[in-house]
Amino acid sequence: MLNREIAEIFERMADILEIKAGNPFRIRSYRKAVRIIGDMTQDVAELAAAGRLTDIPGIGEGISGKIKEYLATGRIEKFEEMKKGVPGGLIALLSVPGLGPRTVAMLHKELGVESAEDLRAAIKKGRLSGLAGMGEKKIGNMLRGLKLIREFGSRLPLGIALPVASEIVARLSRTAVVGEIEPAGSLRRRAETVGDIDILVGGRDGKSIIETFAGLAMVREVLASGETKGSVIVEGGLQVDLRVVPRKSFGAALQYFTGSKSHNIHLRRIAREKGLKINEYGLFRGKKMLCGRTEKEIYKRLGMCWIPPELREDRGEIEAASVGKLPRLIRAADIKGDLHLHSQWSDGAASIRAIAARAKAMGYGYMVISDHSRSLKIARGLSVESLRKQIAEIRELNSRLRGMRILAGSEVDIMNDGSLDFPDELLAELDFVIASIHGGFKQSREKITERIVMAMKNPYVSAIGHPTGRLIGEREAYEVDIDRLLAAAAETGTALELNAYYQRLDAGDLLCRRAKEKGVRISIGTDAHSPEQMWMMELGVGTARRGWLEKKDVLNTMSLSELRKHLKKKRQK
Ligand code: DGT
Ligand code: CA
Ligand code: CA
Ligand code: ZN
Repeated sequence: MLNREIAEIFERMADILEIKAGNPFRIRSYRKAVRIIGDMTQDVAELAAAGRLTDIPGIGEGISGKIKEYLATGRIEKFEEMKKGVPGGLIALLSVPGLGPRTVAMLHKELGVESAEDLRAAIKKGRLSGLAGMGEKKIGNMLRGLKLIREFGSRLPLGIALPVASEIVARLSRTAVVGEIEPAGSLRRRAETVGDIDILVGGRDGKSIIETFAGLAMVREVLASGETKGSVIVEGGLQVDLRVVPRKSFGAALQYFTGSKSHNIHLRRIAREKGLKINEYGLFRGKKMLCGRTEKEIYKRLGMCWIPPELREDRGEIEAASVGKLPRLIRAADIKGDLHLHSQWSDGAASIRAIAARAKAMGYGYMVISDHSRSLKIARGLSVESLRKQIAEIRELNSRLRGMRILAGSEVDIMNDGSLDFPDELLAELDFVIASIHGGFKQSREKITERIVMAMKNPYVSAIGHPTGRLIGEREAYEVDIDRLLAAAAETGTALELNAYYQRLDAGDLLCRRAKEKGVRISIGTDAHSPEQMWMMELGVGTARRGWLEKKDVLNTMSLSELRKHLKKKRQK
């Protein structure tokens, strides 16, 4: 869907107008379009094709014309024009978290700041302190924002890149003469962000395969197009590299281009110790090619079993594979249910019935509806009464559904003092309770840790939601004592959530691995706000695999009766 891309452009247009102190009416109309398109669950392209764009309240002729222009040409002339009127660095500054258009305009006017570099230098020299509204706190936030963009740069979340890669692979396998085709690089390793997408093809006619690739409808710009390598920018600004190799080298190339770099360096050292040489064409003794057709034979010749891509970070996987001690990683097919879902009772888009239909189609046996609790007003948190009504509706639905069990749950807020947003009597009526922090992020490390530990001690709390609170590329984790968290989770029998929503992936891979070592169970939930987002379970499973998790480490690989038994144990402790 292009919704996100189009919404982002309107957001930029509003920002630029605001920097230039443009017409407030137009600024508002762009911002409104951003909100509407951002909340939409239908595809704008489909609506446009059906001529129904202006049926949407808040989308007038002007906005609808620009959307159609974008769909037809891949650009909006007005936006290109507007960009010419402001320095490029200023527009880039707008993507620094914690920096709005007004501040950017003010910094530009007062200090001549035109880029992130300028801003960093100005802060260092203390030039901001004299300005109106520039308290120490605000400056601190800016510095953190600058640090975030430096770390992530133009990297994109895996959840944005993965569907793009799958679509390219699907299209190329249909249209070109490809032998085998596989995404490589950080995407294949399921890293939480990717710098670019690397796709590998085994085949003979490189030139025509690459021409087909460069001609795909989603391609915006062709950077290079040759006999063995093509490189393009697709919709949304993502770079995609495609390489074509002879089929006899496909495994070697796949191994090489999957990386990670540190994994490959370690592997090369092992090859050298055995008097062998490894590169993207194969494994060699002198000039003699020993193998290269598959990854498996390469790893085998180097004295180890095949290593799943998610583990290839040189974090001990080579040592483990050499002694046959790799974990048997969890697989997508092991997942029996989604443990975190929002319905239209709070801020979700769909009915419980529609969500259940999707869950069934995904092959699940159960699912947890976990809408927000009463204090989270912006997410339309449920009152005590409406949660009771929802529980009744779920029981009623269950009596009619075949092959799907809906578990009544809640994503209950952990309040600033560590208490929970619902009383215990109500929590006791639920099957599954996720306790989450949604506010008070700035509290001290001790305080936040204490709040979470208190929530874990509640017998009805099944899991701690998105345990570090980070948002990829947007917000850092809050300060929390991970060791204490894990110890308390182990002691109380509380799971840590691996929130699979693409911007969260929290707990991340490293925390999952530490949890496993401490005997703490992980519960994977998508936090989907519409059935279309439930596919993100795949991102959660990828992250779990990067965290060395096995089936037994994850709560929702259990059957319904095992899960119930497990949850009961904590309640009876
Ligand atoms: P990214 O794109 O920044 O998210 O990360 P990767 O891992 O996809 O890196 P990328 O796209 O620069 O290169 C793809 C793979 O190619 C990388 O994972 C390993 C391999 N590779 C690239 N450069 C080198 C190198 O200098 N040495 C070795 N051994 N492998 C390399
Ligand atoms: Ca890459
Ligand atoms: Ca690359
Ligand atoms: Zn939440």
